[in-house]
Amino acid sequence: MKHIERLAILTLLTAACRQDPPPTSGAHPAAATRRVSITVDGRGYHPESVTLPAGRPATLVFTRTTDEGCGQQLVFPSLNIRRDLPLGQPVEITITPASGTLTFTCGMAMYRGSVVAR
Ligand SMILES: [Cu+2]
Repeated sequence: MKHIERLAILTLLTAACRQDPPPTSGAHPAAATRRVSITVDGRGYHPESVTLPAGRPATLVFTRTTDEGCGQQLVFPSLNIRRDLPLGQPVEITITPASGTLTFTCGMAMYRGSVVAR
């Protein structure tokens, strides 16, 4: 188990340096940090709400798919995170959510999404 976890972390670290999303082999999903893909289009976030286990690290992968609307920036107000979302480029945000609801929005707080951790 330990060995598998180390491998998974190494894979993640290596993947972080590349622009392409890492291959999802799915060989040992339980040992890897959970990854959730979220698409940002002209209407908001899809999915709009993500449920995660509290206290466990998870990587949210945001990909903006259109220049319409105002999803160019992503904000997690309570975490002081503000990131640009370049068109078509996955942006990874790794969080360890505490139990409860964590809100994320676009730069002007018109689009809203949430992470529900329990
Ligand atoms: Cu906005």
